[in-house]
Amino acid sequence: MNKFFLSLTIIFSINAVASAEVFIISPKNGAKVSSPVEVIFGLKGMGIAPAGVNFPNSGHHHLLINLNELPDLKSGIPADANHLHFGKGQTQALIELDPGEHTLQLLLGDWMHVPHEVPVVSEKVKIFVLD
Ligand SMILES: [Cu+2]
Repeated sequence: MNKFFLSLTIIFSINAVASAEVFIISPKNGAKVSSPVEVIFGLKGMGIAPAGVNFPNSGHHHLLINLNELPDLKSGIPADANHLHFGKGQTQALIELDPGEHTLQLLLGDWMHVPHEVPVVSEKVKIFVLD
């Protein structure tokens, strides 16, 4: 009986990770917005935990701004103007952006800011910031 429940738990955990999905709820792709831009983060199949807290199947959001390529997915995500960390577990942010075209993308990182073994990364959203 115990073995049966253990198997169920393991299968459930693996499924939760395999189906994890991160996405930008707002702004929508192609949106014309004004700065500061309110960005709302979405996450399915995993939990949010602050940086430094090692909790299974969880992580915190990183907003990638105007990147042509993803950072190295095997090491810590850089922290600079193009890689913003939300280590308190925030699920939205107000971002100052210059007028013009910008891209936004989310990448989940674990408690040590490293992407997960199966990286949880969103589609890229292209927005136009008005004068
Ligand atoms: Cu981080």
